[in-house]
Amino acid sequence: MNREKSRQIFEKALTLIPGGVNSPARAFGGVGGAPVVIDRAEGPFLFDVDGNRYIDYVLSWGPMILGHADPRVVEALSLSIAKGTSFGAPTQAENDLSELVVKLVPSIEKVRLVNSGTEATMSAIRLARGYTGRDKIVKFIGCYHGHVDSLLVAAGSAAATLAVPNSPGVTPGTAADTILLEYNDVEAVRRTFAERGAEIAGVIVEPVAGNMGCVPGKPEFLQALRDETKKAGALLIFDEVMSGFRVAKGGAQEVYGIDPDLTTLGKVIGGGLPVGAYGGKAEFMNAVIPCGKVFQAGTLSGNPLATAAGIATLKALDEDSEFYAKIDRTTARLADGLSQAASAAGVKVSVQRCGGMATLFFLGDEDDAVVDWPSASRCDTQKFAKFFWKLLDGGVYLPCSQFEAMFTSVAHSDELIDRTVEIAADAFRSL
Ligand code: KE4
Repeated sequence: MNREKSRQIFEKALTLIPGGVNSPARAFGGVGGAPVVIDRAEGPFLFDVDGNRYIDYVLSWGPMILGHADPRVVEALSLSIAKGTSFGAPTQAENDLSELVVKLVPSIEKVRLVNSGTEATMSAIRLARGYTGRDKIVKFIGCYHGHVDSLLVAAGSAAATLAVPNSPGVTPGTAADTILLEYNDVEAVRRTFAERGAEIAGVIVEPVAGNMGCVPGKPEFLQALRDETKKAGALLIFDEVMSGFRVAKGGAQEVYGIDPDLTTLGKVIGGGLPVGAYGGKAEFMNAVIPCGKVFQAGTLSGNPLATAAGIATLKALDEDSEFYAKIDRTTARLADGLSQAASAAGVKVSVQRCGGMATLFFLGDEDDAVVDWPSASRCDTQKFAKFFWKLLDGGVYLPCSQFEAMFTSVAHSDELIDRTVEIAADAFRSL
């Protein structure tokens, strides 16, 4: 594929922006080479500046579950922008989006809108600490919750891809209040709460991890978190920035039937515009200023444009009774196709998925599945990188890291899934 214009634009970007990107996940650090510069997108497709078309399984790292430039979202934005872009005052649209979140997410009674998933998780852990008066937060190795200082410890996603799970600039004092455990390790959870439960303000977890690749939480693991936090008077925070509205309409908490105390949201909730949110039972959310004393603020929080895109997106998925059946069928077709193609080529993989998110893991020799960071870290990232470039040159745009999830949309037809599997079959045979 000719990517000359991409190369020139990215070369210039390197002189202006650290690493040429405004988020390290886009830097192709895990696969080598230069990122593709995108010109536009429509439905399931990306088009780069050289005119190449790609079937998109990144979907802006999750938000574009309707597909790109969905007419309902475009219309909502054009109506909203004509009325001005930001007022810094209450609007009806904030009620409308908040009402949709309360309706769709089982455990949420009240919600605060922010501008990113990072702001949502940062605020949720501050609320847990402010509400309980305790300091410690439990997080799991390989999970990523945005670039919050106290959570950039053994972090996944780009932090893992670029080998900086513990970021410079996070002080030992900050990291000291973060307790790290292995994901899916029930015994470690029970032992930690037995020994230190009274110190723990909260637990933050990706109920379906996406940032070491897609690793669904074991039901007994998530239930243990719910039981132990309740016993200890700590808050259970489900970070559903990625899994929210993606693995089911009500997120992972609907799939597992577990009620967290707080939920963080992002990505799909904004339909591609900057929206994050944290919410939960009113008894906890009323501790947030100006009801309570736990401070949090934001100039553009609940912004009219962003809420317009979020409302259009959530209404579309809520009003289509077949929406999640379609997403599930599409993602299962992709996962099964990839598994069969790899097996036919004698390549050892594990394709793991939940709802509309999935990861193809090039397993380490000793593993049959990826269940935690140790097994994720044994995957063959070199083989992943070769596979990634074979697919990109075949017109399929995968996440540029073994430690990320792929995403589908209702715009991905069976024909496109089957085409993807054909291209993958060729790639497996060439590895
Ligand atoms: P943002 O601040 O990037 O909106 O959200 C942070 C975040 C929080 N929690 C979870 C579970 C997340 O997956 C994320 C962000 N996910 C990454 C992709 N793995 C975003 C891509 C990027 O960093 O550019």
